Amino acid sequence: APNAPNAHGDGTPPSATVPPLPDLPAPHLRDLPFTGGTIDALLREERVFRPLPQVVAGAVVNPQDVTRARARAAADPDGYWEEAAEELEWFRRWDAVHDGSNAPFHRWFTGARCNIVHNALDRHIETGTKNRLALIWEGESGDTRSFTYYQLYREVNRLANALRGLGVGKGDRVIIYMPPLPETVFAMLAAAKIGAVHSTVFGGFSARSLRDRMEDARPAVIVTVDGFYRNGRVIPLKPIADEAVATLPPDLAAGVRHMVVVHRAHMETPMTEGRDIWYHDAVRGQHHEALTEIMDSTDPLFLLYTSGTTGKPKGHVHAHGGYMVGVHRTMRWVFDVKPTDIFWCTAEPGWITGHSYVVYGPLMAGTTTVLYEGHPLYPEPGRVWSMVERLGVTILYTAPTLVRMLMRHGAQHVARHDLTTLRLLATVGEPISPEAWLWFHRHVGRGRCPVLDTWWQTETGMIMLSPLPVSLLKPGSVTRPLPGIEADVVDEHGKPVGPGHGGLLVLQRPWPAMSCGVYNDDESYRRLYWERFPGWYCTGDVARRDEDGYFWIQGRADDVLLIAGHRIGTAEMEAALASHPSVAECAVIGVPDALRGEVAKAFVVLVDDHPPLGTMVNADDLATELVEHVRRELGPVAVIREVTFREGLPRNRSGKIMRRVLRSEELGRDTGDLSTLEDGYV
Ligand code: 6R9
Repeated sequence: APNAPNAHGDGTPPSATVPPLPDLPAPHLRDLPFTGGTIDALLREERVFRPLPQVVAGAVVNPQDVTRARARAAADPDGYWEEAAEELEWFRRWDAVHDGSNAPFHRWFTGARCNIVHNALDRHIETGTKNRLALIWEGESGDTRSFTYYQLYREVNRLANALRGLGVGKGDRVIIYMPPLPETVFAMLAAAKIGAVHSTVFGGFSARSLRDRMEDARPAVIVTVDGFYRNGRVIPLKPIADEAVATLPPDLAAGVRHMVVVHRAHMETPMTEGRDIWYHDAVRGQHHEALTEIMDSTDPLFLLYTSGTTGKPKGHVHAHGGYMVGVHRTMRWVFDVKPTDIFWCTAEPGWITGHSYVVYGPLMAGTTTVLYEGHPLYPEPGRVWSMVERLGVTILYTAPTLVRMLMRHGAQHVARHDLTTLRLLATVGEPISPEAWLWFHRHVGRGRCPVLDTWWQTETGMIMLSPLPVSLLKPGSVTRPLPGIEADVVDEHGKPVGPGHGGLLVLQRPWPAMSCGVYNDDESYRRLYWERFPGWYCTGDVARRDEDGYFWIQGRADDVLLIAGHRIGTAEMEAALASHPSVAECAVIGVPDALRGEVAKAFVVLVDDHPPLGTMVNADDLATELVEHVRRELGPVAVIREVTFREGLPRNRSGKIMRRVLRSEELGRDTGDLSTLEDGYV
């Protein structure tokens, strides 16, 4: 069989084109006890990777720093964050680090004056960072544009002046409805610079999704583009923005005073007289210096609507001061940023990951951030590796979805490229199965690069649970909360479930980059996150800890399966399925069962070199084999009733599998708003 597990046990086909790899640290074998906790813990992942000596030796943040920081943060959390804040520049110092008097609406660095753009741009102009590369952008068709800090500063200032000229001021909302372009970054920074509140709406959203967000945010200005390139096609965007505005109630539509349109795809674009203006006309003649608005630390910086896997989108508000401190600290610590780095976070700027780790984090850290316009597999599956090689990327931060997608096409695409510049790999967004982790570590990191699984949310603003490059790693574990973060796994009564059991993941202490609340909806914020366990933030995820205190995310609490009285997280079932060599991607949902209450149904996408679905003669045999495989991996509780093979899975635009859609389809229910689905899903 082409995919028989090889000597490395990671299920990837041995290939003549893959050069020999350095020895990997020996796995440390140990039995995890089988336990039946609140949520069953079924997955037994025993491999451990110790940090390599050269990684530890080169680390800016070394193991002693981490130990000291943990102790310091536990003894004096405010003091810990105060030190983090002192690494940034402020116009006025804070009176208090943290004010919880109006909890759960926590306020950070009250009394302080600042602007995140001062730290991301202005201050660098006074130092050697001025002439360093800030942004490298690559279009899907291969065109590139690069900006030094000084050039970026000038672009942002010209747009800031243009926006001021269009009447945008402090507190006004600016909707940014854009693909990943340099102008997307300029727009975010220019809005923030003048004290406006930006709200990015992903360029793949429908007129309906955009309209809903506009109805809530009530923007004064929209920044958009004529069209953009994706997967070899030109996708018009301005007409969708027009349609969204046209369907707003008249008073809100009139509130949209201007639409600033970037000229990207050379498309014939209808412009509404008096309202619409080309970006290049708006910035023409604008001065390259602009005053940075002095903001209160607690003034809103942006509104970001959650990816909306369920229900009505909620606009989370993040404020200048706390967000800036949390993102700066995590950027520098998790990614151990050095002056020589080229940092590529593959998320779109429009998602929280893009806000924190494409735009604000890298720029505050003074590093070079990479932005790519198009589809990661265009024009061929080696695109990502070719970019890493050509740009000399040192840190690659991506999503498990993308890792699996690339894995599906095979390691030969990776092997064709020289990836020796890479020194750190990281993922976010979904649980990464041990299989995918090991593939990433072996084929992309060549066993040299730590793979950091980082857990966080739009609501948390910054990375919360994650290893550092010097940490001991276990494939599939997010390891531990970062210094200053307190997390636990509890049962429905808030009682810690202890090692080996699964339960609800809670955060027990506020942190600087936390959401300030849901825009226009205090009640939802309180109810959704803080009501269940007063004083604690309830993440909505389920997890377990092992006896080393390492956390393993088991999936969303809403997706937990209840089979014959056992509660099982989707992540473990999916990880077990994904460890079968024929499986590229998969999703598991619960379906009703008369005998057991619920059983699992699995949706499976096969690896590329598998026979096409229609011609497969032994589909039933393979399904049976997969069911058996999961049972062997996880034990008799993990009953899969049915396996369905398909060409793709429903994902939202940030790459998360939408199990809600699969469940609704299965039960013949209305699937709800599908406009947030990634293309190609039928
Ligand atoms: C940053 C981001 C948040 C949800 C979160 C969880 C899932 C994120 C994860 C992870 C397992 C990780 N998630 N990181 N699950 N392991 N390392 O993705 O924000 O779009 O708001 O999603 O994503 O379920 O609750 P957001």
